[in-house]
Amino acid sequence: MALKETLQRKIDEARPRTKRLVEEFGKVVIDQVTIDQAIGGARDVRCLVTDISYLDPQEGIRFRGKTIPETFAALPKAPGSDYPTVESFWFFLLTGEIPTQTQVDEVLKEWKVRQQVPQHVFDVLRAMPRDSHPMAMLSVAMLALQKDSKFAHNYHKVNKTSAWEYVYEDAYDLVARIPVIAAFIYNLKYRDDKQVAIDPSLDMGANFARMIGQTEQYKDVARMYFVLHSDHESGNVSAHTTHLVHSALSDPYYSYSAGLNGLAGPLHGLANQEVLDWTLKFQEKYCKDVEPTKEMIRLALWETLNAGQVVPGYGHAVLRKTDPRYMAQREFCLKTPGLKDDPLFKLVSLIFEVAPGVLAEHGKAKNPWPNVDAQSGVIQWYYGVKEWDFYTVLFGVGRALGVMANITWDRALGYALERPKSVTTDMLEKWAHDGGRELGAKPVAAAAK
Ligand code: CMX
Repeated sequence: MALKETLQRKIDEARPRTKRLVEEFGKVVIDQVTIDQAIGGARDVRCLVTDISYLDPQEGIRFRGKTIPETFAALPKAPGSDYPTVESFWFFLLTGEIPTQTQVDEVLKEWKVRQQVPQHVFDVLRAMPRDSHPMAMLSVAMLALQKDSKFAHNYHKVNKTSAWEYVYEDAYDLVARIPVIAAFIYNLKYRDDKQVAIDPSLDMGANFARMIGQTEQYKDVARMYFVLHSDHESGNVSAHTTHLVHSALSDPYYSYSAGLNGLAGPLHGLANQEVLDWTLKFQEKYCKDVEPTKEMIRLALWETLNAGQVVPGYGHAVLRKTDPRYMAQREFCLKTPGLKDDPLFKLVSLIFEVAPGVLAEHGKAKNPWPNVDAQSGVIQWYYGVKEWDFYTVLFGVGRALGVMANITWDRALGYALERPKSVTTDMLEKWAHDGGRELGAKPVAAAAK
């Protein structure tokens, strides 16, 4: 069964479950909110729903119920590779089913039709100052695509049952086009605008590698990288922003442009460029002529912390152990001849031995362990993608898969406009004084009258 038909069947199965939860169990309490959660970024408040991935603080991410190794093992592989194609992963994320080779072949075929990027998008990018950050370019490219949004064009024709079909159309177009746009930005900014045409015989990862002038081996790097960065449940800034903006029925292009703007923050996706920046500055300052030592790293980490800065690539809002996405990339390095002996990889491994202890001693970060961003840049650097301000764009290409699958399901299940309630500081102070808000109580201002 082709992707859309499989998805339709899954949606038909899921809709009665959501309807029943709302109609029969809508008032069942699943969480409560404290003052520090209201002020502190809603950490750990359970008020988002997704079946696409789940992040356990100890275990890490599961895509559709599968850990990273299980996901890689289960999906059909790219020809001659140990890694699955991104296309097969897209089928899996959307439907929760492992596609057969025939189903993967269908997606591969459709992807090639959808990946054509209209010329005006390239024109817009060429008109931007060349020193624009590549994330700003990627976000602008999403907005340039918006004029052809099938969801926006059909909005007045759809109802709550059929709306998802146009989100699906846009989402599919967007995930197929975004690697081509990313490659264009790379070539525009760093390779004198020497552009490389799409090779329609290749899968997404392989084609991306070719378009940015990379080696055979980088094809697997791209496949692995895009899958690992795809989804991390719904609460992270890029996923949540995309979901929030789409909840106003803004189309997928508007929604993902907004999501990318969140990904571009140094506490989120931009941390991967920050890691490279930190590590290279460390090399420059401490080990020009000598091998790095743990003591040097300790000193440099404390310098960063004492300057009131965060150590990039470490810590997480949900995870409480080393990020399995970090480990998957580390294992890739360890099994790749050349890479495992690369000085930068060795340095990053040494930082991994020292930083958790320093962060624990510092005593602030709830999680002193590395996240995905601590390892990803090293691999890119090794293969010659040394322009580290591009690294968050790579994250953005991968993240598109997760958030586009999510908003397709948002529409399929008719999720509502997102609109949490705010309170004032006066209210918080009164509830603090009273020992908590009496549920069902009138707002403070009204009660005082
Ligand atoms: N270095 C120094 N201080 C850190 C820290 C780090 N790596 N991680 C957390 N802290 C500090 C926080 O800044 C916070 O300090 P204040 O109380 O002064 O505000 C305190 O420890 C508690 O923070 P937390 O509850 O442990 O972490 P948060 O949920 O608030 O933030 C994150 C999570 C990722 C933003 C934070 O760990 C961080 O800034 N890490 C470095 C940047 C980074 O690697 N981001 C990428 C995350 C993955 C991704 O999204 O791509």
